[in-house]
Amino acid sequence: MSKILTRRRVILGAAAGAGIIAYEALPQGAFKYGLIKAADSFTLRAQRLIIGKSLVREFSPADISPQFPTNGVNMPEGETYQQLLASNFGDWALKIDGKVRTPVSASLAELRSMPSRTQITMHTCDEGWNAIGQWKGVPVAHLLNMAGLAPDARYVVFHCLDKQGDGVMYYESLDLFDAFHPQTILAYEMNGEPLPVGHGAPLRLRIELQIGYKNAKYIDRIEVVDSLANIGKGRGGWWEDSGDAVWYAGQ
Ligand SMILES: Nc1nc2c(c(=O)[nH]1)N[C@H]1C(S)=C(S)[C@@H](COP(=O)(O)O)O[C@H]1N2
Ligand SMILES: [Mo]
Repeated sequence: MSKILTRRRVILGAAAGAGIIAYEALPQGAFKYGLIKAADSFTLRAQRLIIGKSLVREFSPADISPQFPTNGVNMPEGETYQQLLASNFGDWALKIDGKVRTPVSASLAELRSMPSRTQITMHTCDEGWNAIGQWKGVPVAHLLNMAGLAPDARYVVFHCLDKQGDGVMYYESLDLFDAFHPQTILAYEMNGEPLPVGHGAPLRLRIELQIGYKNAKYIDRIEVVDSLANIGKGRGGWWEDSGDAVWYAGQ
């Protein structure tokens, strides 16, 4: 083996040291679209080159926080949500559409019968608190593979059932790299119980690679798009549109 360490080898070495795992479900082209084209900052590129594919830390049941605050909306306004709640979400279905081969509609019972992942992780809100919780849900990768991505799919938008103070519905988005990460799940259970209303029932995103506001609650629809320009004000999320929140909030 050559003694000359190329830059590439140094990076790969560091990556191996950081415990890189393979994304089993990552489709062809995801790296091209998700990693290179969507990379909009040095931090994003550097982080992904070095630790991008590793898992975030998971904790043990003893570490679960006795109190996990709710933040932002903790009871969506309006009759639509009240009706869903009254039927215990029996009438609700997650929709997946946009740049997919086959649009999907899945009830809560159907989501519960799909492959699941359970993880105990730390949630960090940029308003200055964190808490450890256990989440069980369907990997977003599984759902995207069910629908099948169109060749021009680049971002995954999560549309929510709650209005914010400005009357705009909450939404968030991820690129394919983060959407296909094994710890990116749509959770229907928290700490072994059905997901409480305050924490986003019936379904909420856990994107463990990123901080609080990316973890959208009250998800109703997943829209796969080729560009975020025409969603909301075009910055990829309600917080991003409303203030100075960054789209890539990796931690
Ligand atoms: N739909 C929706 N998702 C949301 C919010 C919200 O107001 N509405 N708040 C965000 C913020 S800032 C944080 S820190 C987390 C809080 O999740 P929790 O209420 O389960 O603690 O949800 C995020 N996802
Ligand atoms: Mo937050």
